[in-house]
Amino acid sequence: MRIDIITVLPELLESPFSHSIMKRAREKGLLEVYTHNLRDTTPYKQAQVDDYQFGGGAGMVMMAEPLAIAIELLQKDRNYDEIIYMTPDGPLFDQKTANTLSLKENIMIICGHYKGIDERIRDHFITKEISIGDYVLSGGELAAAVVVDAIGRLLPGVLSDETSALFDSFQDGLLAPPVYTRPADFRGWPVPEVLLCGDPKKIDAWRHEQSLKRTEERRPGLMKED
Ligand code: 6GU
Repeated sequence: MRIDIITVLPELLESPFSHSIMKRAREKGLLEVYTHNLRDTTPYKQAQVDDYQFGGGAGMVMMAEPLAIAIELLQKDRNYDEIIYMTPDGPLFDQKTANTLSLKENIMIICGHYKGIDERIRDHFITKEISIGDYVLSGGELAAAVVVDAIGRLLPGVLSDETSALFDSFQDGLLAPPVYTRPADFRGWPVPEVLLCGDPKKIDAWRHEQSLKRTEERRPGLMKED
């Protein structure tokens, strides 16, 4: 899978994909991530990409022309399954969206800044909008990093134990059960006995029960949300 990200801050997107699982995904050739600095292709002098909004009001708006040029430049080389705009007023990102996007071949992501982007780009180029939560970030880059990470780890072959993503929290509409590692007794706090019994059926049943309990206690709406 290939992901192209258009941004005014490519530096912000270097580290998130250069470590751990994302690093391995890229090294294995399963995930390609490219950032494109909007200022490199803007036709305006002094690398301008934003301007005052029509009608007045505080805050700059990212201009249509630089974005259209950057998008069309990328479209010359390949077809994109989705052109995503990261915006706090978009639909909320969830595991289901991550699953769907992980099946795509080419994705483009546009990171907004300031007051956002000229609405005509949303109307005529953007195919999907995503917010990562009900709070405002200073730009779309960190949100894009979240989305790329969530998608990247789902690609077949990325996780060493291929089944492990299937048992993540949310993947079956439930939160994950508690986990423990050595020592079996830490400061007099023992690991639940069932985990040491060696009976996989009993352990699975306990984990499922814990998942249900956790979901009911912490996220009662999760099982009904779709
Ligand atoms: Cl996608 N962008 C910005 N700027 N803020 C956000 C967001 C996105 N999602 C939540 N807050």
